[in-house]
Amino acid sequence: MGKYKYLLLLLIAFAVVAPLVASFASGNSDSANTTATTIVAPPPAQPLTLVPRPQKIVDMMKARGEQDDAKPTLKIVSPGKNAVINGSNVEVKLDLSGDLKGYMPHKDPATGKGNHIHVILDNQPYEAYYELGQPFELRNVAAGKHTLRVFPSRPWHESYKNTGAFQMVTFTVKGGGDAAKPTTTNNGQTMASPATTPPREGKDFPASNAGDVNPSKPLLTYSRPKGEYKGADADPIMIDFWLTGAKLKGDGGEYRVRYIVDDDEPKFIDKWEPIWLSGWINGKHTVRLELLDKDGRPVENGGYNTTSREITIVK
Ligand SMILES: [Cu+2]
Repeated sequence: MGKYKYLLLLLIAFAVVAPLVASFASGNSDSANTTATTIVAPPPAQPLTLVPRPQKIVDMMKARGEQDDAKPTLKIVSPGKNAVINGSNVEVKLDLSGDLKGYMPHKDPATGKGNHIHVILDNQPYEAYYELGQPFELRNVAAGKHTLRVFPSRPWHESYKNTGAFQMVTFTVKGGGDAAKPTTTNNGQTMASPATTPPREGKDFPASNAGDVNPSKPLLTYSRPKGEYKGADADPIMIDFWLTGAKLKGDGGEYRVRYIVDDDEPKFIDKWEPIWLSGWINGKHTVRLELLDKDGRPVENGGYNTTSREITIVK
């Protein structure tokens, strides 16, 4: 084959192949765009799967001895039932008793973890209370009627579910919630400036008021998940709640708990125990828990039986 003929053949070959290559390349870049769009725009499918209790928690339970068989009971010493409190600071004092088997709330300074009490003002996310020897301060509480719910919890935030563990009171705050006003104790003493760092455990609370809750009616108290989940703690994530005045189907009752993550299909919990879900992707998610009656209808109780929380996953 002559040199020129060979070159000509090469040229022809190029003429045929080049557009194909171009179209292939552009097709590729189209599909690359599509992929990018799926990642950025609406959250991609997040197939969550139910997984067993994580091994690291099973190991922690073993190391705790009998603690997880404890039946801790709480008494709300303060605020008293239907107490009227002057000022926006509310001192919570609890009495812990019952069959404790070594269970005692305390934050380990080294790990920042430990047994603690979940303290819930109205239907806000719970706050952790570790050292019961000192009162827990609900700060900046808005004027009006409020509910307080408490129950003992483990270092991994799973609640104790025995009779007497959960307590609830209703109280009223007068003149509270305005940071410009001096905060006073319940005997009317003006307290130190709220700007100083208080030595007690406590939390500034955003404004909220009690729902019209009837404590003798079925009540679902949302506990977990809440807040931010990082690294190894971000998968799996536990759903946990407290249930009063209602038995779930799988426990011989007729109620169900429905949970909805983001816009996923509703799922059901038919036994009162924590569940662990795996497969979370980074970003913000909403978790909604609802108590349903035997006909699948939400059970109304002051708006507390349907609760949504936003959580953030950072893996
Ligand atoms: Cu907790």
